[in-house]
This record gives sequence, structure tokens and C-alpha cells, in this order.
Amino acid sequence: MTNAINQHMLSRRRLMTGTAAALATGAVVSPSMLMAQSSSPLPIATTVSADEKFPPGEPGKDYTPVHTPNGVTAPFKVVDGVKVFHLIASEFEHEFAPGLTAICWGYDGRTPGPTLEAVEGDHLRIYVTNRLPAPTTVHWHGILLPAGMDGVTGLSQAPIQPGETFMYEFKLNQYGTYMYHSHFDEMTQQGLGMMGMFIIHPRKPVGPKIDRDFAIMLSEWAIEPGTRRPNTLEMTDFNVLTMNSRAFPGTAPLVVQKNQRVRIRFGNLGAMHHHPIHLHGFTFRITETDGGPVPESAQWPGNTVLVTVGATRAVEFVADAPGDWAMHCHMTHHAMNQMGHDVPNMIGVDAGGLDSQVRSVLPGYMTMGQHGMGGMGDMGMAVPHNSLPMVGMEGPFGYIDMGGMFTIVKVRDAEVGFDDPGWYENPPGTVAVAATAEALRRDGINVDRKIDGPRPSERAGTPDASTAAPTHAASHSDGNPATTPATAPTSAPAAVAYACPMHPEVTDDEASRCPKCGMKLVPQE
Ligand SMILES: [Cu+2]
Repeated sequence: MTNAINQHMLSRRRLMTGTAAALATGAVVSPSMLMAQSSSPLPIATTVSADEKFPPGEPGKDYTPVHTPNGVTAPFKVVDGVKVFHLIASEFEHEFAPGLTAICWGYDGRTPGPTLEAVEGDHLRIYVTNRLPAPTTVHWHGILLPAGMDGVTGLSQAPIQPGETFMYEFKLNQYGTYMYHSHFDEMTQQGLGMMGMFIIHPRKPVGPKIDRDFAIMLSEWAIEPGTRRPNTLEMTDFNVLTMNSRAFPGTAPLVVQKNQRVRIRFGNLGAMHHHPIHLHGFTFRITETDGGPVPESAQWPGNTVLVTVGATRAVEFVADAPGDWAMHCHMTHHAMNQMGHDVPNMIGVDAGGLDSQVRSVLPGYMTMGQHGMGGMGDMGMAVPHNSLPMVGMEGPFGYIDMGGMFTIVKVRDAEVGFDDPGWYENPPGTVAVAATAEALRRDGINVDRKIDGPRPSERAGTPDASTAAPTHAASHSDGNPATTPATAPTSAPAAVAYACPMHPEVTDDEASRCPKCGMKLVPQE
């Protein structure tokens, strides 16, 4: 009892001093003992004492460097045993995905800024030059350092005025996954992209060797189609959800060789939203919080990890299953781009008659989303200047209906680098396909099996429009024979197989694209 209380009352400094004293008296102290001593009961992850001196950690020798998909690692130089970094805060044009750019703020001309990477025990000096039109500061999020280096404007330091360069200096007495971000007018400056990952490797190896170590910063943006800058005043309806400030299909895949041990570190510096990141194909263990490593006995197995605002999490797994595996935020609106927002809900509505009437005053009008948003990105429809298509990209089996905070973990049998190896070739017989009549017969599957429950039309107040279940393609054409001639007098003859849903006069005998609007021609009944 007394002992437990004493332990809890021990300050971090006193604990460290005690460790150093043990070393000084020649007591045999193994790294694992130090680890156990310093990680319990206080949440600080160390493998060595705070007073020990080390040469600056070297990439490749003292640690396996982290890979930041779509990002870079900050360069540094060593001056008299001190690792010296220099970050320049500035404004620049950033591409979120092909078709969408905005004027953002960040470090060294990018968002997220370069990943800072160092080793426990390193002594750092970080210069920050402000080329923004506004003051700024940098907060080293989660790093244990002197209060005056903590970067909170007004509280810990004066703001860095435009044109000024400030110097931060501190020693790293911990390891783990951390972040850095502006702490001046945070809502604006973080909303414009001023954030980055800060990775500290343990001085002495901890746990199984990691073969692939990825760092991903999660953020959310409000960029109205056609505008030039993110709207930092938005509180709820973020329409561009990103991993390392890129939205799918602009996100680089995480490329891994089969059986490699993979760590993925997530940080969340979005304004308002938590992100449950879901990995397909593997069960990972949550091995790190922003307090450092989780003891093995307490590591949660899972396939979704909730990364709350302001927090970091790391997960680890052995990539024992080759394939192309999705990894995305499971807040479904976060795996869509802007076109999934702010449109009226038309699910289940037969808009055939409505469309033809509206087209008489608005040529080319077409109601969207009668069967949801699936395939919308595939229609090749014109989108407002500087905005993303609805969602997705062309995949190996058709269109991938995802966007925003979505990427792909690509596990290959062959040796791979970090570059996209292309799509996975699934072994024969391992891809879901349409059931054959033979298989249906063998397993006694009756596709016409009656299912219980009232049909939608039998419920009070529900129109019968949607029960005919037209095909997806047909739903976007004007299927109403009574109105088609009136609005589309040059409509294609019945023999023509494909027509543009917006320009019925454009027809072809194959599924080409409309030269007027770029949409895919759809089969005609
Ligand atoms: Cu999310």
C-alpha cells in the first residue's frame, strides 16, 4: 500500500534520477528492467535513462525509417552532437487528388509538413521560419519538454511574426508516435494544413522488428467546389477527408511484401471528427497510444482503431495474406468526397417524369441518386471547376465507389519497394463471381425464394414507383415512353443499343462516352 502510493507520487524526474543512480552504483540494470520501471506506473516510454548521453541516432542504423505515403521525411544535419531541423511555414498550392487543388498552409511547402523523425535521447534544435502573412508558433504535440518550448502562443512564447525565425531546443526523453502543429489561431492554421507527424524511435529495440513502418495524418477540410481555399470556419460538413492531406483516389497505396511485419501510425489533427480506421484482411493489435507502447498483455486485437481528435495510435500486424486490401475511415461520409454531401435524398424516387419536365426548361437536367450514389463517379459527368468527381476510381473489376479517407494496402508475394505495384492478380478461383446455374442447382439455391415482410408499396404512404427495380443503367435514362417523345424528338431508334442519359440524341452501338458531356452511354431497353 505504502509502496504503491510512493510509486504514484514519484515524479518522472525522480524516477529518472533513481534509474541513473542505479546505473551509477554499478547495479545491473537491463533495458527491459528500465522499460518496466519507467513505463509503470507512469505513462512514459523509455528504454534508457534521461541522463544518458548518446550520439545522434542514425537512420538505417539506429532505426528503420518511417515511410510517409504522399509525404516526405524532414532532412536534418548534426551540429556538435545536436540534430538540427529547419521548418519553413508558408502558403502554397496543394493537390488533394487529381482535379482538386487549394491554397493551403504548411511546412516546407507541403501539408502535412515533413515527418520529423529522431531517436530517444537525441538533442534537437528546430528552427521555424515564418513566411506566412500571419503570426504562428509550433506546438510539439505529446513531446515532454520544458514549458517554454511547448509552443502555445501567449502562454509559452511570443508569436513568431511574419519574417521571423524562432529556435526550439529540447532533448527527447521518450519514444513513440507524436505530432506537431500550429498553436496560433489553431482553427485557421490547422484548418489550412499546418500539421505534421513527429516520430521518436526507441534508443534500444523494443518488440519484434518492424519491416514496414508507415505514418498517416488524418484530417478534414471544407472546400466548396470552385473555391480556392479551405473554409476554416466550417464546423460540421467537411467534404474532403484526407490521409496525409490526400483524398482517394489521390492516396498512395501502402506497399508491403508478404509476411512483413507492418506498423501503421495514425495521427488525427482534424478539427472536429474522430476517425475509426478500418483495415480489411488482417487482425492487427493496437500497440501504441499517444502515451507510447501498450504492454503486450494489454494490446487490443482489432480491425478498426478509433483515432480521436488530437490523438495518435499505432497498429501492427503480419501481412500474411497477399492481395489489395482496403483501409479507410468507417464513418461512411468520410469515405466519400464532396459530391456525397448536400444533395437532396432521391433514393427510391422515380424521377423519370420529373426529369423530362425539368429538361424542358433546363436542358440536360437529370435527377441523381435514385438508387444511392453507387456508380456516380463512373458516369464521367462534368463536375464544377476544381472539384473531385463524386467518388472513386476505375479498379480491376469496375469502378471503386470510395473516396476521401480511403487507401489500399497492397501485399505482394514478390519483393516490392514503396511504388504502386499495380492491381493484385487474384489466384484463379478466389474471386467472387456470378453464380452458375450448376452451382445453384448443386446447393439447392432458389433465387426466386419468397421472403417475408411487406413490400414497400404495401406500406402506408409509400408510392409504388420504386418497386419495379429497374437496372441501374436504365434508371438514369428517361424510361417513361409517354414523355420521351415530347422532350427528345430526336430520340434514338429502338435498334440502337446505347444512348447518353443527358443527350438522348447521342447514340452508339457500344458503351462509349458522350462527346457533349462525357457521360457513359447507357444501354437502351
Ligand atoms: Cu472519419
